[in-house]
Amino acid sequence: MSQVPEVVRAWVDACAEMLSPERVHWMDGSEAERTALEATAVREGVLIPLNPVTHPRCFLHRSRPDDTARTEHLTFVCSHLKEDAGPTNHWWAPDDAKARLTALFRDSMRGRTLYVVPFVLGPEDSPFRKVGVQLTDSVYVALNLRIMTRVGEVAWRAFPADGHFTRCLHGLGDQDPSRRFICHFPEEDTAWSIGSGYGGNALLPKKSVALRLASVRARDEGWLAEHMLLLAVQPPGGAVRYVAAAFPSQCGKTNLAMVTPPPALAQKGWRAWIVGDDIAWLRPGGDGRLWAINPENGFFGVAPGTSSATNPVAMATIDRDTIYTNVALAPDGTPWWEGHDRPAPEGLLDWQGRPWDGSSPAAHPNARFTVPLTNCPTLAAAARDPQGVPIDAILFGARRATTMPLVHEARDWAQGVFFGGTLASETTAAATGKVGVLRRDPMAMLPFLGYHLGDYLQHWLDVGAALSKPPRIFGVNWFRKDASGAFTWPGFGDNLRVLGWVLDRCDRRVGGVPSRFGLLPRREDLDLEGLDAPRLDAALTLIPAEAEAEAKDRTAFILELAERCPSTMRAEAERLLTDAQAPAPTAAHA
Ligand code: GTP
Ligand code: SPV
Ligand code: MN
Repeated sequence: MSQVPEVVRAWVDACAEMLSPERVHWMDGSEAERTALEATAVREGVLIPLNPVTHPRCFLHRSRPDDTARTEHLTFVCSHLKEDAGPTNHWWAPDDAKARLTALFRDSMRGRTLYVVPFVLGPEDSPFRKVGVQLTDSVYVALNLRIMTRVGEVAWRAFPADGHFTRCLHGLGDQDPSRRFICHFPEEDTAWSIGSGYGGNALLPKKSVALRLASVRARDEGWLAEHMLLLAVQPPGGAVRYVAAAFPSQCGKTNLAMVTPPPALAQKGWRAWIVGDDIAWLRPGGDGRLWAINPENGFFGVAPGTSSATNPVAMATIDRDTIYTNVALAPDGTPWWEGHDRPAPEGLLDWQGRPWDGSSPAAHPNARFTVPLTNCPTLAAAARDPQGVPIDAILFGARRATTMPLVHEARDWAQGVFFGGTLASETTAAATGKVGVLRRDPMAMLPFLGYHLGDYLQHWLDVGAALSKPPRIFGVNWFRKDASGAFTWPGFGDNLRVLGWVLDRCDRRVGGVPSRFGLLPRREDLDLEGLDAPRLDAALTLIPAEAEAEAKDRTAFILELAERCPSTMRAEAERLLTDAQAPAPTAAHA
């Protein structure tokens, strides 16, 4: 690899000196290399080949039972000043973190292969692309990175003239959770992770680079790095519009990005395509609009709940070229999970490879598939556009059993930033810890922000001020339940009906019902054709006592930022608390 920049070679040499691997493999990103690494992984028992007829080029990986999700309590922002990490991050002094991790990394790759994985985030010809290199001793991680990013020679072609690249050092270590650390050094554009081989802990270009480190660069350079899907929607006879949506982990991004119009809407001509399912980089364009690219090249999606009924696009994407992690295995060599099309087959092995007895989930609740973007039948052509796509609407969504209505529209950018900045959601299996606990998750970025939350909200306000045609901002909630515990909204494909109202509002084609949380749709302004939604009124409505408690809680959360709370956010908080505007009466929806 003659094209390797000297600055990269020198860094790799220095790291190899510390890690003492038996051999160093520079990834070139070729098909031949993929096949060879897959063979290595199968030989080492890291990957199990799946049925080559039904699932060509698919594999199963079983991670260690104590390494199945992101570990937020072991994730650190190591800025020089503690204050710069802010109140929502764990902070570790950079010198102390480096000393501790150096001791763990030293000679940790003896007898092992060090994979050097050069990657590009964003289309390789995009002016907004970023180049990085991840070192890892996990062949599973190397193969996943090959799917999730643009890997190999392409990185040298896309290498910036100034020689800057993001440095990512990853090692499995002994995989003991007490020696597991995921550290970010924003001032050096560097991430070090040891002790985990799973997901966002180990695939560093994803959360560590494209979100935590990128958010800091974005602040400095006037753009946004967000935990958002990107979606193209075309109403019948209308132009293609682009929507960005921030939902916390396991709250529906992949599913909305792959949305399939319900039959009645498809018949009318509604269409939708995916641009991205997890991360968006957004920047103000010369035309005063907000433009977005997807920095990723693959999906690392949640398997449980995925079926032909809920997400037919995903099912048509993951039947080839897919690495499954922690799903169950049927005797015919096909993958299975809770919510799958098929009933659980006889002789199923659970995610740990044990005969399944039905007493606990067969697939881990955070089981995932890794698959190239290009496998997706609804991938938008614009996903390859180096300039990205112009955004008309931003949605902030969450998993809320109560309180938050199906959809509400912010009055303006400032109120939208307040709604997003005080978002709350029930926790999910995407991170270790208790599931179903309500917590504030600003912009769905709580685990992924690389700096101080107060500065971040101010940065959002500043970006808004740079836009003459800012996107409209909405809140959504697909997960509200009624007293019996049933979902009040069918979700999935029917979410496109909500997008219909969102786009109508962007064009000011419909009105709505004013409420304390902005504008709510009138029932008659939603296209409900072919829909059986007996609980829709309960989904659309704000209940005054709940709205009051929510307003108080959001206000308290934002004011905790004290002197780092932007004055605009403080004003929004006060307005929400004192707003005489009563929540919309239920009758308005009748
Ligand atoms: P991350 O990859 O962790 O960031 O998750 P995500 O935000 O992409 O969530 P995803 O689309 O994978 O959905 C997570 C879970 O929620 C899956 O089990 C889905 O089946 C389920 N889900 C997604 N959308 C809906 C919806 O509209 N209604 C309901 N009830 N469930 C949904
Ligand atoms: C998330 O948790 O938001 C994910 C999965 O997208 S992971 O890559 O593990 O962070
Ligand atoms: Mn995610």
